[in-house]
Amino acid sequence: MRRNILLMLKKHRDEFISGERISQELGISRTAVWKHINILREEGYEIESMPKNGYKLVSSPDILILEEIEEYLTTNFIGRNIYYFDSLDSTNTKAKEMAMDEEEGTVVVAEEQIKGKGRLGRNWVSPKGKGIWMSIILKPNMLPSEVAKLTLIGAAAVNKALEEMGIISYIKWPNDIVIQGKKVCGILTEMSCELNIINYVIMGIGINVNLLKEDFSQELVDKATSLKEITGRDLDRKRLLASVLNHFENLYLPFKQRGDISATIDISRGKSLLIGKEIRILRGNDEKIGRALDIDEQGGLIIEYKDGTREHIFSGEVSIRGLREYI
Ligand code: BTX
Repeated sequence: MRRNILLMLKKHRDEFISGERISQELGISRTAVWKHINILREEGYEIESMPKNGYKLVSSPDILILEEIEEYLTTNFIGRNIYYFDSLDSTNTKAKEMAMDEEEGTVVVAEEQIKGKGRLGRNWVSPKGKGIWMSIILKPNMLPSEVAKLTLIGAAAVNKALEEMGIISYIKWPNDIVIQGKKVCGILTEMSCELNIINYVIMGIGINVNLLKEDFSQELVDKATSLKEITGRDLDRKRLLASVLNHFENLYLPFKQRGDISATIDISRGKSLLIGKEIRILRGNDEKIGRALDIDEQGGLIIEYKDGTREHIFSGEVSIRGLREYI
């Protein structure tokens, strides 16, 4: 019921709507309307009330619930079901617990993660209310070997969403978004599969939106930044989250339906941080130095080694040669 009242207030944004009209349209008493309005106020909604005119929504809290995000969503199925948590260990871990029972496109969002995860068991700093920490549940009907490409789709979607906000970013193949040489977003793709069948894929996306320098440890401050640090202003997390989901669905659908990943590859190439640079490639204990030449049609990174041989790699840890070392 509270959701319906909120939707009515949002529909009539900037104007008063009478308590009587709300009570009639929703079939509840005016006292019940008044109680729900008070709860909405406690949740952070600023609602003006005037005895004769009724209620007017003045502002909404900065929380990533579906009711706040759906007005910006243009998707059919990605993000149409959002589970919102104030705090979680990790949205990926939660999404994995829920995945078997949930529809494709379901999203798990948390205001903070206590044990946010990076790749290979690394940590992902996720302070409260300052970032977008979310996981999308996907159930593509494809071979498990194709799943690495989903990470590229996630990165391309974030890149496009940032571009829509006037922020130019670069993709550090395969899973990081970098601005001014520092990481603002990381993607962690995990899956559950049996032989050739995917049960589900969890696409975890972490975006540093309004973090400040002091949110990062001393060690991280040279490697990580936030959109706020870059632009000097607070950014609207709701719009950005919705925009990432919108772009993700647009890029994911052709891939899911016909295996077409060309739009993503165009973005990965056009916004690549690696192409043309000398890089270090780490896979397990194996370390090699080469030059990143291009990204192929399948999303593989083409590397040329000193002896002239070339290799296409589809996953791995890469770092770029910086002034002193590889970063
Ligand atoms: P990664 O292994 O490529 O990067 C992890 C490394 O990045 C860390 O070891 C650290 O050096 C650095 N780092 C940690 N936190 C941050 C941060 N906030 N910003 C920039 N650099 C950082 C990247 O792994 C994948 C990260 C995915 C995060 C999302 S958040 C939602 C979902 N849930 C979850 O637990 N993980 C994903």
